Amino acid sequence: MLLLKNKPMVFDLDMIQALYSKMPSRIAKARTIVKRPLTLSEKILYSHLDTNQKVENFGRGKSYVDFAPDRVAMQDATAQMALLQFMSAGRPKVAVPSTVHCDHLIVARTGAKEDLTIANDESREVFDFLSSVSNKYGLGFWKPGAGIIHQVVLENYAFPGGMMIGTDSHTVNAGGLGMVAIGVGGADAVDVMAGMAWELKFPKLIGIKLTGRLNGWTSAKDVILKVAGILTVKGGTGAIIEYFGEGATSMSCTGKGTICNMGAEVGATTSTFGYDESMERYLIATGRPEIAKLANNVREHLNGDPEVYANPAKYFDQVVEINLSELEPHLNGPFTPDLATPISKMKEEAARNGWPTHIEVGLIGSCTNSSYEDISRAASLARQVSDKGLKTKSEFTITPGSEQVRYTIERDGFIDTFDRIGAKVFANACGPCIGMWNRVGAEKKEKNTIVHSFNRNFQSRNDGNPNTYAFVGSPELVTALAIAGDLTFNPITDTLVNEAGQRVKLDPPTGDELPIKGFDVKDAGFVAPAKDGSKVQVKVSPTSDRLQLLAPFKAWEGTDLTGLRLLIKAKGKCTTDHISMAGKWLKYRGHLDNISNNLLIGATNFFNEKINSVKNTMTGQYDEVPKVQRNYKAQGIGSIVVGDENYGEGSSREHAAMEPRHLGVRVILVKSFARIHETNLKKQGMLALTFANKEDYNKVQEDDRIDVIGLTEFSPEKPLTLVLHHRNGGEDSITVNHTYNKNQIEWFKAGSALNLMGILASTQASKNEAPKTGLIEKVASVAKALVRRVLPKAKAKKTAKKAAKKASAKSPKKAAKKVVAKKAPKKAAKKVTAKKAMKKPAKKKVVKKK
Ligand code: MIC
Ligand code: SF4
Repeated sequence: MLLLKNKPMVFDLDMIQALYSKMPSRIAKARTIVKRPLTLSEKILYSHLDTNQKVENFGRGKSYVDFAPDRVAMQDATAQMALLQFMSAGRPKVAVPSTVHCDHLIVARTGAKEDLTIANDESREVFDFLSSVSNKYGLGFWKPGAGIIHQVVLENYAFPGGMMIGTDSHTVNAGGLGMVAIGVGGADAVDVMAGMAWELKFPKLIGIKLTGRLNGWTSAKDVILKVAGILTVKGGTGAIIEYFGEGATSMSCTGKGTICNMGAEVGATTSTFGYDESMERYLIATGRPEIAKLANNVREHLNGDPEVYANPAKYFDQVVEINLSELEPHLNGPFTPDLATPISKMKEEAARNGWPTHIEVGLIGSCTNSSYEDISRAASLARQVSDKGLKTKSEFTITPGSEQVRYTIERDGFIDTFDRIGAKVFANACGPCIGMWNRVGAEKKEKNTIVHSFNRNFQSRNDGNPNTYAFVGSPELVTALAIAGDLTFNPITDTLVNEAGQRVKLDPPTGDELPIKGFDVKDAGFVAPAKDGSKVQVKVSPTSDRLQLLAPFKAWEGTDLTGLRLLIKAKGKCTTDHISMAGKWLKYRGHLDNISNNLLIGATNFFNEKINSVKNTMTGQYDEVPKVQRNYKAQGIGSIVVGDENYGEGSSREHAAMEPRHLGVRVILVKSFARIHETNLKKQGMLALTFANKEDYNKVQEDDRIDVIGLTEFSPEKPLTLVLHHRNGGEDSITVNHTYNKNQIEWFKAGSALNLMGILASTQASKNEAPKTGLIEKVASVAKALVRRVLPKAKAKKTAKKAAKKASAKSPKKAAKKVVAKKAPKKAAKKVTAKKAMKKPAKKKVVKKK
């Protein structure tokens, strides 16, 4: 096999070697403690425990465990907030290898070249910010046009047995190369980049056994489309899905990536596969034979124990079996990725549901499906258009996942093939997948159908039109459907009429797993950070409408919450796209106040069934959600958001948690949460609560005044009480649950996890400081900052003054300490908890090559 030319470098070799050398003993130790054979997921998790984490037989779905991930990846839309938070953490450099990828901010308009030029111009300020922060703090930077984060990670950073986190829900894509890769909010990334342990509830394990072999029209995408149909959008919540069996080893590494990628759509914490020859081939083809060699030496540790796969029901919490030989191509949608329809049933389903059957546009590519294999198989169909005298009936677009793939497919003639069917090739970026698509006519909001090979199809996601019916399928099926222009076309059985009036049948797709001539690329788009970034300046203009430095959120006032207003009772699906829309709003991802103007504008109000129309209970008038909330905020009135099942499904964007927090919402009370969103809420100091009895959702009325009782004794596993004071004088008292552990309760008390980190860092700093000149002032200012973070304003001033006074009389060190210990509400910075919350930096946190 030919090696990749012009690769930036092989990253992380030393780190991988170090991990592999420790894996056997760590796994052996874990095996003796849990006293049974181990799954692959457990091997990876137990190999990545934080140094201060005691090895135990952790309760799946129960124990909170501290991990030390190997690396962090962030994309431009989430990295802005993550890095703004990191900057306030006061660390000189990231503690683990980390990267930033510019992929979400490029609007697909006419084609790659022009679109990229426009994006570089429109988002220059943000790209400059991200590149200078990367340069300063030691992060690798991937320029706009380099590719979509997950494809770039798979090509460069993913490795079997590794553990990473990324500020994007589809970070899970790296499971295709045998990683445990997990999507998180920016605040979690800050923890890891700051050298702290990363906490996760030890996941449950779902085993999926793949038998048989993919063939004909069926592809890896159909496996996950089928799985989504089985598990539904919340069936994977809190679980790792581990795939195994002959069907797994017989498919390509990038196919595995597709399956893992869309595991986010069933809410899974992540998905993974055991190391096999397909991964070895991929590592070699992407220029990393050294890593393949290292992995070969520890192969047995990069797979589950044989006993596990021989008797999966004994070791997994749930087992699903899928026979690939019998699997049919699927189309999932519209409006939800788990509505799975086998292609043979589409005719009747479309008719039954009134789905528009003419396909306006077929779109292939994205982080989910833009491997060389995907593109070559889709191209084999595009080639048949001229071979069989056909004419493509729908528009057709391609968004390659990386410059490496794009360059190689261009060299191998696929782009020319697509050109001949009138395709548009957009930039190597997210584009239409996340609403960065300037689709002509979308503003007319006409009912229409599109098919794409992306992963999500929530309402309005792709083009902002709520009446666009988006269906998800494999790139090859999308291509065939775009040629036919018909959603009900089944290429396995149906024929098409060509330009000469003859009936022709499409041959099943064929393609190459990897390029026969090897991958190539001229400029992969990587920029390494400065060796010493201390002098690099990061500028954020105070007048910018794209970037805004963060001010700490207020600490908890130390009392129960009373008299809260209901902002909205959201009805039905409320994903992060409904809470904080993407598309045109992506441009404000670095400016909390501006992006807060999209708060919940996509959610349906239970009481009037309208979108972005809620009652301002102060005035009795209906208005847009952000406006009503700003009005409550201006009057110092807190509010509450009520939601349905799987609230916050989808993206990792912590904006969906920070916006309500910024605008003064105090509580999010729902039937159930999606994992990342629940953690994001906790991290930002919000109360994330669930109905103990889901029926109580019906008790919440539009004009209620709501109290939250029990906060002064807020503790793990102890439910809280909500009192609903109805307008008619009636009252309902309901029990609400939460999943906060001790540490997370301290985040709530301090106002946010970041506030707590700041408090602890300042405490540490003031402890280490030797008294020098000017220290009295210094301590006074530290004290002021601390109390501002943990106490309400008025109290803060008084306390800071007192501290300053005392500081002049006593030792400054003591004064600062006292303020924290004594005045923080309800022992917010209590030493014991503080120590736990801070955790010790993970031991091997040395920045390796980026
Ligand atoms: C998505 O696919 O929804 C996104 C856009 O990539 C998000 C991240 C974001 O909102 O910036 C995700 O999946 O986490
Ligand atoms: Fe980008 Fe879409 Fe992938 Fe999200 S799912 S990273 S928006 S391509």
